[in-house]
Amino acid sequence: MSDHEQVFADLGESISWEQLEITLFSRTVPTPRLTAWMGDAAYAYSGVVNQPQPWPRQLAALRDRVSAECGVAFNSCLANLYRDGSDSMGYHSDDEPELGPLPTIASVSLGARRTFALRHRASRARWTWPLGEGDLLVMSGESQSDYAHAVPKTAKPVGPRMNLTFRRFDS
Ligand SMILES: O=C(O)CCC(=O)C(=O)O
Ligand SMILES: [Mn+2]
Repeated sequence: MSDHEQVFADLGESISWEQLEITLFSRTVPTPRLTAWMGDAAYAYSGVVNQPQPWPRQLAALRDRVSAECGVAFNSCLANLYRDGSDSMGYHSDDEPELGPLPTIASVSLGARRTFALRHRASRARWTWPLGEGDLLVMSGESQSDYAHAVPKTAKPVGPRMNLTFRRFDS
């Protein structure tokens, strides 16, 4: 097993995955992926409230490694598990006020590669990357204020993918 496969297996077991419900336009549906939130306080977005969970040992170790790499003391992590191609995340920006105006967010992708799409809000120009297998993507500067990002559904047969976005919340 390669390093990233081992980390995928470890975190798949040690993170307490949940499927939350999201309410949009007065319709309540399960989020199309499993999630977990590690941080100091609850994290709410799109009508979903994520209660914080303790850091599994392997995830705290990865957080410290990514913090050293980026020079940012990350203190929270949103974990997503896309079980297959019908799991997805719609276009959004990580622009909660607690993240500050130009946040640096580090995103580690494990497991199967899935298309990560970045779209410029004003011009609608779009870029894609097939992220998985241990990739690190760092979003900083205007990445959230001027762009939105998504992981679209795919009809192609695809294995599970895990994504860990490390964030710094100032309280
Ligand atoms: O799965 C990904 O690559 C993106 C995850 C994401 O955008 C988020 O957790 O806010
Ligand atoms: Mn995001």
